[in-house]
Amino acid sequence: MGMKGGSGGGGGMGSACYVYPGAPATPGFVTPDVLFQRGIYMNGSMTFDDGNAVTIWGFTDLAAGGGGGMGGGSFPSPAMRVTEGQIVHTALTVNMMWMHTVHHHGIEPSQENDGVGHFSWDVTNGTYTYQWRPSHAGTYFYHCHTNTPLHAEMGMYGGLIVDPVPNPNDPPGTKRAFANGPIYDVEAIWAADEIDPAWHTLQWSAGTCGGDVGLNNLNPRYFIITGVDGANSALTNPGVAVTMQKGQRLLVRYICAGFHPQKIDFGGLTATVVASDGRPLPQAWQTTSIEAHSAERYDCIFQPTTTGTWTVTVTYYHWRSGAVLGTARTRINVV
Ligand SMILES: [Cu+2]
Repeated sequence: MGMKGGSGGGGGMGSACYVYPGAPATPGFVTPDVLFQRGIYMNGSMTFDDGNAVTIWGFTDLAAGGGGGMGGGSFPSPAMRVTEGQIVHTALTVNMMWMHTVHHHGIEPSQENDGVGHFSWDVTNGTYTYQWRPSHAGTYFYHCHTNTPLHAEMGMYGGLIVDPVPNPNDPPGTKRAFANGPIYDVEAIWAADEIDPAWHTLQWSAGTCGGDVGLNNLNPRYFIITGVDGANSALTNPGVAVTMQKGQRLLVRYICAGFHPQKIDFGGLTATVVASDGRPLPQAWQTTSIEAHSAERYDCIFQPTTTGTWTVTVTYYHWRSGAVLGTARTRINVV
């Protein structure tokens, strides 16, 4: 123990302080309705519009053939989608002597299954199966909770969508934001995040032994939406920008995935905000912009009545000074 972080590459080994290694059997294990199998990658990369790149870490989908070690993977990590009331297992396999967890943010399982390393264990050299049961439809995300500031910044997060149980009176295929909630036709998941390249050279245990590696000082240079550079690429990237028909209803699941506060401005289009943080709002709220802080989610319905293109801008503010750090942009195209 005692090896300081800050040396070595993103995939480096090395021990850490204040982590609790383990991969025990799941208490109260039952047969699940849904199983997700997640591995880890620590040698991914993201290239920005200016040609620079950083190392990215994340989760892989082992069931889909994703690697469980040094193979790269998608950023953000593969989304999980479940239905309210299902019993869900997330089997996390960590083959190397790294330590990671899965925390299903906003879900409330037992402490052993909450994936917060300091309160249970950090999975290493084995598999732990997180057992959980979502009781509220809505927008969530999952992330690693080992050395959390760094591992989240490195990209270890993915969307987590809980759908309501289908209403038997609805036509088959009807999509609702929550039980008896608004119907939508088109869906977008916008996870807005910021990247400080200096952090992306650290190793997984950096800072856990008390050394100051700068994890109190995030100076982002890139501003992204759902893993795509918001300088230009996100304006047209089909995984981020929305194209919909006039008359359709769009559900935007906006996730503040960064550490600094943000404001999302819908370019003059009016959002009806119907839910936040996995709960319906007592009263829907109409707005053309939303301010959000780290890990907040807002579910927004749009029903444009004219064709056109709206540019959506996320502005990132320094958490202490309020200074504008940068912006990311995407579009809603109504045809
Ligand atoms: Cu991790």
